[in-house]
Amino acid sequence: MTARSSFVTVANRLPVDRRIEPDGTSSWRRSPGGLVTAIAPIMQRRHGAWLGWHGAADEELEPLELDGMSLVPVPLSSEDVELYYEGFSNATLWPLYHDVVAPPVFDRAMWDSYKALNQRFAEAAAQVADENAVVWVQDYQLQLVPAMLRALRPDLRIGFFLHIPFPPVELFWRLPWRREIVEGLLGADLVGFQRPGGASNFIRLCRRLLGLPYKGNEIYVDDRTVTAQAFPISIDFTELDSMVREPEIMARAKEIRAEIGDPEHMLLGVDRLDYTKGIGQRLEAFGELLDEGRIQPGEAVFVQIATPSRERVEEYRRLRDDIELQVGRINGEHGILGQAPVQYFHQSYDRRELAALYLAADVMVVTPLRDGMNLVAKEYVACRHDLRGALVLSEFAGAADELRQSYLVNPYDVEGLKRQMLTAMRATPHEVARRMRALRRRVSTHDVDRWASDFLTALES
Ligand code: ADQ
Repeated sequence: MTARSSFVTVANRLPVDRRIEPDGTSSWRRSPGGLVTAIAPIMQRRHGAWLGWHGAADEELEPLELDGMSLVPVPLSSEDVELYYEGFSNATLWPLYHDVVAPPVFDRAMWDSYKALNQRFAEAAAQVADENAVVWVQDYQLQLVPAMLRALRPDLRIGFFLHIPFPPVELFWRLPWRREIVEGLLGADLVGFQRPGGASNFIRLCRRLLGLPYKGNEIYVDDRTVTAQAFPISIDFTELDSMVREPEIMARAKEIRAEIGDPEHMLLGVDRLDYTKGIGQRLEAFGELLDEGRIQPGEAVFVQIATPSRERVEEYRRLRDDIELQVGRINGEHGILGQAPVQYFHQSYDRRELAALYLAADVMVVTPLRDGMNLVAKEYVACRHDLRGALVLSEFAGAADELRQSYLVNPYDVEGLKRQMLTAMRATPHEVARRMRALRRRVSTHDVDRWASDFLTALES
């Protein structure tokens, strides 16, 4: 039996990665990432507990202590992974919430599993939470947890944060289980979104679907008030800003440029390999600039890092094939011996190598078709204390609300994309610095600590 906690985080995943030692034994290591960095200090102060899956199916683990947090594993069988995680979460909700850029699957067995797993998470949280504790539920995999948890434990203060976009009413309406999802979320006292648009979509939906009265961002449910509000997530600015000032990282950035043949312009894309990220659109634009002779091979190199993601889902396998075909075509047509205009890597990188890549790139190209926030854009900004580096950013990323001084693009408009990529490449150092200074002012004052404390202050007030 785990000791009870006054602050509980519930997320699909625990913030740990398993590390296999050379002698074959395994241990757990805190995974990198903004969410855990932001929440860890709060957890340490309040004897917090974090509930989530540890990432391996069909394995039961005992709770463990790590960096002053208790981690409580919620087990998933392979069937749960297939139906709840890869199925309803990633084949139904993910495409539906991202403007249907891929067709969502509506499958009753997946839904049943989603419900059952949300119940499992809610019961685990009810066990761990102390009297009147604060419970913070994260993301689209767990939207039923707030109401399920409230039914078990009406004494708790419950917050929910959605990391991905919340779609317009017309799109959400297609979901056969729309009512259950909205009622699930309404179990929270505070429902947080990345953008104000997400919060207003949700409020409109509560009115249309359930006929609930509301005023401003408050929705009235029976005798309770539920607040729906935007809290744009961010990054640990200080960590990256100081990392890129280390001589080792600066040297590595120089080395990266040399390794790709010291082109005049290095363009960079860093994404999970996901169809929402617009990787194909940006490669198409770059390929056409080469086709039309508006950039010369050798003049510019596009480095595309694509982290392997959800590889068992059909849609993702197809995407990987498409991207790799596209890269092969561009390099086949425009490459010269020893030099490929697109350097593509289907690999994960550690934070330090990623920081060096950001520091090396002249133009960061972030072109999602839809994205809750997009932390890559903010990470790039945090790495450019030298005020060099231009950010090309999709209007459809949540980050576009804040990063107004980037080179904004509509990723569906290939001509516009080509134009902005060229403008960013050819901008004067003075213009690039002017924009970057403004971007850095924003990200440094709105970091991930501020995000977490704004949310928790609103939840507890
Ligand atoms: P993601 O869709 O995963 O997150 P993003 O916000 O860009 O997208 O975060 C990706 C993270 O993974 C970044 O921190 C990045 O540095 C890292 N990363 C990417 N490629 C990598 C690689 N090859 N190696 C190592 N690390 C890599 C979801 C939502 C977003 C929202 C975040 C946080 O889809 O919209 O911003 O959650 O709320």
